[in-house]
Amino acid sequence: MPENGFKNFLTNKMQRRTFLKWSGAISIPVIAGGIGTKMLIDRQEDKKKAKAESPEKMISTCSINNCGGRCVIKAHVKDGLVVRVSTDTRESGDISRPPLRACIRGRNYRSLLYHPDRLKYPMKRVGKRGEGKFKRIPWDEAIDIIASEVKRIGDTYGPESRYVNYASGQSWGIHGGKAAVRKLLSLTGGFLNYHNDYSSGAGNVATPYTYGTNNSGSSFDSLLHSKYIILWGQNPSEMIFSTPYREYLMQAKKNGAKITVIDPRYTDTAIAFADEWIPILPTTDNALMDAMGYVMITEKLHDQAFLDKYCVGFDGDHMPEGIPKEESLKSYLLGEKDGTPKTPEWAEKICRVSAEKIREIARAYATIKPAALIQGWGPQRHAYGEQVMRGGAQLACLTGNVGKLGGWAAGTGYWSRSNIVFPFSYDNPVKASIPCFLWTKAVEKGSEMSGADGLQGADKLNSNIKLIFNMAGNMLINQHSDINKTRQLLEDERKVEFIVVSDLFMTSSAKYADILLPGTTFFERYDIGVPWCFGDYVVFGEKVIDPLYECRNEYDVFSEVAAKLGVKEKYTEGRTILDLVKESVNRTKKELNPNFPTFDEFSKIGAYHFKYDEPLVGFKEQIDHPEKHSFETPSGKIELFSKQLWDMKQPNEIPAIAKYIPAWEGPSDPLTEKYPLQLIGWHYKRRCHSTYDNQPWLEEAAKQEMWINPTDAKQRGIENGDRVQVLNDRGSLVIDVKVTPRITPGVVGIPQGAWYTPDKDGLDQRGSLNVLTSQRPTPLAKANPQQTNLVEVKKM
Ligand SMILES: Nc1nc2c(c(=O)[nH]1)N[C@H]1C(S)=C(S)[C@@H](COP(=O)(O)OP(=O)(O)OC[C@H]3O[C@@H](n4cnc5c(=O)[nH]c(N)nc54)[C@H](O)[C@@H]3O)O[C@H]1N2
Ligand SMILES: Nc1nc2c(c(=O)[nH]1)N[C@H]1C(S)=C(S)[C@@H](COP(=O)(O)OP(=O)(O)OC[C@H]3O[C@@H](n4cnc5c(=O)[nH]c(N)nc54)[C@H](O)[C@@H]3O)O[C@H]1N2
Ligand code: SF4
Ligand SMILES: [Mo]
Repeated sequence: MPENGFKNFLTNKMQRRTFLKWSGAISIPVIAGGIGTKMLIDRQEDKKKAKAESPEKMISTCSINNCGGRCVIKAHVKDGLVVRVSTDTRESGDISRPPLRACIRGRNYRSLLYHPDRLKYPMKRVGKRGEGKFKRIPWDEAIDIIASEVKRIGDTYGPESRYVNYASGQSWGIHGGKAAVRKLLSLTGGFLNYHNDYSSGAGNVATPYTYGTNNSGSSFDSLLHSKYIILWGQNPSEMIFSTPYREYLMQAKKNGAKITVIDPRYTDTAIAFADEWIPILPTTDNALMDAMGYVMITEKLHDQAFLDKYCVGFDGDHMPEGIPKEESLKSYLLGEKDGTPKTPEWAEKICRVSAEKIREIARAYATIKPAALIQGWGPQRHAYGEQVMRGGAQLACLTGNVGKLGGWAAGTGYWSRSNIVFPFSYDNPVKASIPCFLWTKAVEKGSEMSGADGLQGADKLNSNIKLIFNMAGNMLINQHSDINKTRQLLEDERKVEFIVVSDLFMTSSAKYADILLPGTTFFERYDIGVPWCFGDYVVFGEKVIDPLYECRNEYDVFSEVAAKLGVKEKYTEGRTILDLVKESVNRTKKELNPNFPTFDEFSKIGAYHFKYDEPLVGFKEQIDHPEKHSFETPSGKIELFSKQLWDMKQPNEIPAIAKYIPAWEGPSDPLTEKYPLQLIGWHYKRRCHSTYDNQPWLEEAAKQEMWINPTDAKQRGIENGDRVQVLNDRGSLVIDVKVTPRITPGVVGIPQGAWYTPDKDGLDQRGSLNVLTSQRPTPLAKANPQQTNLVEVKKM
């Protein structure tokens, strides 16, 4: 949070007043073309006249941040100012065109737009890196510096030294900061790529070993056919995956589907939807999964015909050539090789779900058909996250719920059947690519990285990372693991020599910029909003007002950098952002979907729903017509046993079948003697990651606080509302506590995304949990284990 963000905002109450004050404080010529500002000043001069002349107008637009939804945002504009924001008011009912209604963050968008702490002009660092001291500079100077550093660092260290960091603040539109920089770098020699993501990083790599793809989900309208739904570590009441998902869940419930939630926390979803909440210790899901499999097999509830026909590796008769029979899944579950049958009693000691309950849900899932086991990604953002995603898929196969309407194949769960054309493309001449989570390693010792670190596209790198663009992301500091370690790395100016950040606010990452660019909000530019999985609709992003202050769109800024470097024509191809949006619409209509609206129609209707006769069911073709459609795995079947994983010869951390592996910093790690509590995070309703953390209305709606069970609180003399210190060997933070039975004993939960706010001793004051998380990657995917942490909690 900016030092005075909340205070400022609360004491000044009226944003317009604050905004006016600020506008008056600067000299007018620097307000580059800001209609909003200009109108405001007019208004100051002659309020009455302006009022009479300009009635309120409603403009429909769309926000483009990285929650999985996209919503209709109606900006009510008067005198060039957004005076109110409303949203899609259509009633539920037409389930093929569900309302695209904004969540609480969306109701706050006007406060985001006019927040007094908006970055207002380009700035250059003047203090030490990270200190947060900046001086205002003109745009020309910022563009000159960026162009010359891009060139200098490219010439000195080669293109692989230039990196565009993972940043999701502007994802899911058709342009944006990352794409703007990537194209510029592609046209001037290239840049080091990254692959994978922070969201479902372990699952993205693991699920394809089972199914050949991550598209293991079905469209949400398929849930209307489910009789039983297990939400395994998924919390759609709070975590937006797709705006209409909850409409479908609600309808499924009305249709009589039984819903079970498996989560260490009694989540908002459990409250709103669940017939049953099954609390579990973090990192132990695979023990529960193994025992459910054991129950199904020993009680003969499993779908043997499905397993025989579609899968490799269930039993000794269906193993890949040359693999001993006792390596099968069935043999593992029955304990034939290791002498440990994976009984419910065995699992109970590990995961704390009672043996009786394990039998109950195993029986329910195996017998109530069709049943959808949908996996959230919280359980895979863990030390051995790969196992969880393959483990869920394994259960879906044991019960024969794959490829069936109302079933679900589990695993990562992507799907997509709608699409639009993205006309802003680039071709990076550099092919080398690192796992996104290992960027700090690539800063420290990139040139020593190899395939064992997940490096792809090259055997080695020619340079460490020397230049970072961080466009609309808080990953430099806040969202990456182990903030204290990252801080040290970035503070050393000999390592990364130049950092550019574009953001709306002075975030913790923005403080590490050498050049800091003031970005625009979605109100200030054209775009098209695409929901995750292309979720059956797209929303038109109308430009509502001109950019405020000196804020600029990244596309426009990097067109100018391109001009300095002599590649402007190739960069823009003569197109403005509006041209890009029009091209996307026109080409989508022409090349992909003749029913797609024209640009004029699209801007009028605001949102377009793709139309389908029936729900999309993951793997339906492979199940209905296996002779024509095989799975994209080496064997063409579902690989419960993966020969590829077997050949890696690391059975303890990368087994060929999914199984429970006790996690480092899990409940059985000896480190629990020093740090006895498991700390997890979750994606909070009042933020999109760190975005909106500085919004006081949202803080009122859902404050930053840590959940702790009454048993653990009592042992430490902690009461509801107390301020506590949370610590481990990597760092510490202070936060208020909520003492609640809504979290499993032995576990504490801090909503992820709070802005890192250290005091002078480096103690975080805001509850930014990445001071406590680890940079050790998961073994196979090299993904972020940000939910696996042991800590102790002390009353302050
Ligand atoms: N401990 C822990 N850490 C996590 C996670 C976790 O579960 N636990 N989750 C991980 C996941 S899944 C993800 S996706 C990442 C997300 O991490 P990030 O990708 O860094 O996402 P945000 O924190 O939302 O940062 C987005 C930034 O963009 C800015 N911004 C928003 N809109 C605009 C715009 O239009 N223009 C410009 N220029 N800037 C804009 C916002 O102010 C904000 O600072 O975090 C990861 N980190
Ligand atoms: N409101 C809101 N919505 C968002 C986002 C946001 O920041 N805010 N971010 C978006 C993004 S980029 C992403 S990637 C998704 C994230 O989607 P998810 O990763 O699915 O969301 P999380 O809240 O991190 O985790 C889901 C649940 O997993 C539980 N959990 C944690 N560890 C374990 C475990 O070991 N076992 C089990 N069974 N459960 C566990 C948590 O308590 C939580 O309720 O959300 C998207 N939607
Ligand atoms: S944050 Fe996501 S769900 Fe909320 S209004 Fe914006 S796009 Fe919609
Ligand atoms: Mo994410």
